[in-house]
Amino acid sequence: MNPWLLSIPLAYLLGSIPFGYLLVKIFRHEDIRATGSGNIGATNVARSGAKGLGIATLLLDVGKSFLAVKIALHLAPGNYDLAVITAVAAIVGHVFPIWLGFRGGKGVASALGVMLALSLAAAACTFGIFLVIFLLTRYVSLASMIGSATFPLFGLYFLPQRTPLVIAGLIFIPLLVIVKHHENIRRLLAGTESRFGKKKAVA
Ligand code: NKO
Repeated sequence: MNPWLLSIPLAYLLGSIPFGYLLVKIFRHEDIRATGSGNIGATNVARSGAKGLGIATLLLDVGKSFLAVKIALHLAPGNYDLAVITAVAAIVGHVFPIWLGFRGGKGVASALGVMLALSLAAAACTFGIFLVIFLLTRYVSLASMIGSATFPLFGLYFLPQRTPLVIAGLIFIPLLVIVKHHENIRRLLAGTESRFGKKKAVA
């Protein structure tokens, strides 16, 4: 079977599993979309008070997209056109899951998963940038946006192929992540974005 026909739909389906939503539904009988930022990502799950579920969400969201890209690289070793487009499909699945009316997460943990599968070195560099911004500001959203924006640079440096498709895919990923953070951008500019680990002051 053509690896493209298998890898891409499979990546979308894996990416579309909304682990944050499912874990909170199963273990807390709540809808994560009704609390905090309303996002289904690990940050909002942790923010809702479920630290353990937040960590589980992070690991599962990273794992599902990591697996999707590893499958592509297994079916077509060394084909980075396919690997990068599969990476995009996994993130698109997370951000636009059919199961939640195409309203999913912001693609940060799923982007980390595909980066780890594409290039450990590029993922480590991107994570380093994320960590610096996060430790300086305590804004997960800002660190995610700046981190993801640097990923194409590290990706182009470390990936063995720089075809037009690879370049387009690497640039598309942070654009999607940043666009999905539009509400966070508004809150950051207004000074109302919540910092990780800090309770909101009671007005
Ligand atoms: O609820 O809108 P919110 O404040 O939650 O959430 C904003 C946040 C959404 O993303 C997540 C995913 C979990 C992030 C935990 C970060 C763990 C380390 C990730 C390293 C990322 C590497 C660079 C980012 C690449 C896209 O933003």
